[in-house]
Amino acid sequence: MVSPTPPSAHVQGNCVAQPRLPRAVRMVSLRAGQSDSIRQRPGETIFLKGGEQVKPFPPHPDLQPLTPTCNPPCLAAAMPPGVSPGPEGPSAPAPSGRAGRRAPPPPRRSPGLPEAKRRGRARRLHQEVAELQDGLQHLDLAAEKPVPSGTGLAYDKELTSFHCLWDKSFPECPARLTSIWTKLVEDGLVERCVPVQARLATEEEILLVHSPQFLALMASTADMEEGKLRALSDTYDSVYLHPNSYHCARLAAGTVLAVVDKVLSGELRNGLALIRPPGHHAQRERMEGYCLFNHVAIAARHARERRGLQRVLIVDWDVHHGQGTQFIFEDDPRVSYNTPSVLYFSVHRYDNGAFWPHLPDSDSSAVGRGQGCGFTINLPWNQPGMTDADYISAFLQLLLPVAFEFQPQLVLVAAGFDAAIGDPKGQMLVSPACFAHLTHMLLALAGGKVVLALEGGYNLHSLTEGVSAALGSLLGDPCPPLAGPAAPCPSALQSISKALGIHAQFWPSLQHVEVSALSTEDEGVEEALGETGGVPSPVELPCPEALPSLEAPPPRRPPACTGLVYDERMTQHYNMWDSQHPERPQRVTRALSRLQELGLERRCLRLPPRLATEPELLLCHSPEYVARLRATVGLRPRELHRAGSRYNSVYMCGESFEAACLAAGCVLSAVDAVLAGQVQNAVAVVRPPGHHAEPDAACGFCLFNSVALAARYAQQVAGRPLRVLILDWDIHHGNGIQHIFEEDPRVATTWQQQQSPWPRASGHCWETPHWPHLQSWHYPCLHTPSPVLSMPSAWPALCTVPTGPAFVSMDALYAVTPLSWCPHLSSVAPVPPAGLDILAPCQKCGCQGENWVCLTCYQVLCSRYVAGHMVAHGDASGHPMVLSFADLSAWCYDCEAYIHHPTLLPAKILAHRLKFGNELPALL
Ligand code: X5A
Ligand code: ZN
Repeated sequence: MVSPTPPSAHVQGNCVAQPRLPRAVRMVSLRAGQSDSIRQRPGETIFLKGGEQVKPFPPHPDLQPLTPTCNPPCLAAAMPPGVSPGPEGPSAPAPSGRAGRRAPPPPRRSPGLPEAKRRGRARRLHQEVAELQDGLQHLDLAAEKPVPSGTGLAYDKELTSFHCLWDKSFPECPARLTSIWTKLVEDGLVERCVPVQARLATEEEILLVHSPQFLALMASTADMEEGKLRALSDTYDSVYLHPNSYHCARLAAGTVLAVVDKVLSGELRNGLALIRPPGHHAQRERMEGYCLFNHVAIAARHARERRGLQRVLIVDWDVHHGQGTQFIFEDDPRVSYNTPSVLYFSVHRYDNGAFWPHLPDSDSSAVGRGQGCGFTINLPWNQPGMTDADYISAFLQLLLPVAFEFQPQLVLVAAGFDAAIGDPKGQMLVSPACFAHLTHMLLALAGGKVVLALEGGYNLHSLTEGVSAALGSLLGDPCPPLAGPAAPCPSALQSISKALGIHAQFWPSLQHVEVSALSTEDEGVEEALGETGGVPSPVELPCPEALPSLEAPPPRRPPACTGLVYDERMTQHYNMWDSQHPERPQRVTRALSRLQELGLERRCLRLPPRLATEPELLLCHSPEYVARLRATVGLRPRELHRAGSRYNSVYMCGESFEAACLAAGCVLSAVDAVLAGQVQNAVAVVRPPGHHAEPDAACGFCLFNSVALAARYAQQVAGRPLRVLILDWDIHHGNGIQHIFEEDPRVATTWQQQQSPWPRASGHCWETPHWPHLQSWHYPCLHTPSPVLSMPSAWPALCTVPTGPAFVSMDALYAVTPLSWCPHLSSVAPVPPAGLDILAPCQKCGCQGENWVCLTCYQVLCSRYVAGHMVAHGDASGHPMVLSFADLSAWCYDCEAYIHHPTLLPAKILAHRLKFGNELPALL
């Protein structure tokens, strides 16, 4: 019965293709250290968002490179802290090429190379400058102002001064507002907000959306008798009029504008307008569904036309479809840019048209018209009983990917609470806590500029609880835990799939989802729908006996909400043989001084650093291993060198053991403070890193596995079963963490999406049989066969959408460097020689390890951190491109960049086959 999401008539009509955002949009999101796609070069100034010039970090006596002899200055010195300048992750400790060497002219270069190199550099620079200048013209300068603080709360008792004169039990009643206010006072939220004075909307403001005739008609109701009011009301659908209705509707609209203006000016971070009558059913010339004026639509137009915003997102989670808002914007004639600038998203009860307002326009096939195509997104529910899981799924799968792509500058929420459990109209099962989560998810958008305007909500209990939860999120409180099923019900899945199928054509961020997943299992869906009547059965979590009810800790107030732990002594761990080793002491000193410069450090509560104790280390490591590391204290350099080289990519000095104990101890200190409720969350600025460390072996610059220790320690301290999630967003696979926990169902779930070729043999693609939430979706293809990965569309997916068994290849993640400009691809041998042995020892010194192969002559040589033979080879031969056997990345010496291009595929395919025994996943 479920059709494979046919495009609606609308869609087939005169719709343009995907919405195209101005280039500047992408520029705006770039920040120093976050993007590899803009690489700062020595002496070069890079402009980022807001026109701020990002200079190399200011000289700081203890922050100079250990060997300040590079000429030109080390790329490393110009990079933000923590950003390694080249292929120098643990995966690629090899031929970091020119950076960091004194760059003597190579003795025998092929004659064309210097010239090609010069031209390549010039072309690159030219291109980047052009792009940057282009971007600068549209930069949103407001975004660079200091982050605004304060949550606005607007309310006026005056708004309770109207009611239905002829129906005492009419659901839209004054008690809605008074009970919300009482609840917010009780919960201590009012005193934490900044009061915003309610005001009347001017006539001019009302006319941004409504016609003069309609405004005049509404104004005339202020002097009408009850009989006339009733007669007039009856000519509309579901409205009543009171002599104060007009006044209050204007007050409600003006109050939303007051909050919006304070948020847009930066006076407040976000806000909530407690208003009635509601607004989202009101149309240009019509009142409807308890609504007179469409406050949110007026505010969106106001933001665009009088405050100069280009993109406003309206999220309507009222259980009714905001058809008024849709009609106002679906074919917005006031489009002044290439694209419509108001995106309307509504999730609502539809019941295949049986639910009010009974319009086919409320279905997901309505996508907007003309210029507005794709900018109306409807998600209709066809059954009552939708739960938190359904709403959260709707946000994660549909709204957020589009919203991240749209990049709104303001989010307006038509915040009805009639989908809350117990509401007589909605018949849904959304918990009050869920509104905190929905609000929280939106705070990631528009720099946090989120304004909620009250719409429906007719069960006074769930209404007040819901408003309180949402306001808590605006104030920065942690979201209360959710109970109930984790997976969306079949009917919700069906609705979401259909909407995804329709909107994937407009929004590239939706295109990775295989929406036919459900339609191929129509019978299953029908069965499930029949069996459960749409109310989903509870889902089994992986370890049922270990599910304590987690009471939310009392919310912390700033400034003591975030802990920070750091100890200078961690810098005493260093590589005495290579001062340019990427895992160097400045990583933490610079991180800390940057936190100070930004004023973030003083907003944190400093937590006491400490050493991890022996019993603590034994939570994850073997006694033999701990003893072996302890024994390195006081060793002579030669012995230290030997001690380090028994592991993969590890160095040690006399202070390494202590530094590693400190790194782990600092993380434990952070855990202590969080579990004790002293802080809400915490940051540990520590080194050496930990996630590669195995129970009985150091690995990849890591000695003790600080995060794994912290997880076990948290369990121990809590004294009860505690569910711990470890998120590892390091570019490399956290082999150590995985090995420590993979057979321990009680402890932790490592949640790692990528199959990483480094360290060798540690990656496997995880199936996820335990997570019902993921079973509903197929993600056939996160990696693109095209050499250029479009990060802007991939990011939201990676950030917010659980991606299940799919994995992202390292190729895709590295392919963020501009690719077209490498002038040396022609030097790559088109076909690797048969019989190439990628695991071969270095042809110069015979050492084994993560060696590299020259892509021109296919010599296998060792890395910079072993004997540097590949570097020497590059200098001597002029062969510019090498392939890492560790992670199959290709590095160009002259571009100082990872290069990916179809030309390199034959070599990568062969290397992958030899290394993993299967095909390069991006090609499958
Ligand atoms: C704002 C709102 C509901 C109208 C229901 C009409 N309106 N039957 O919730
Ligand atoms: Zn409603």
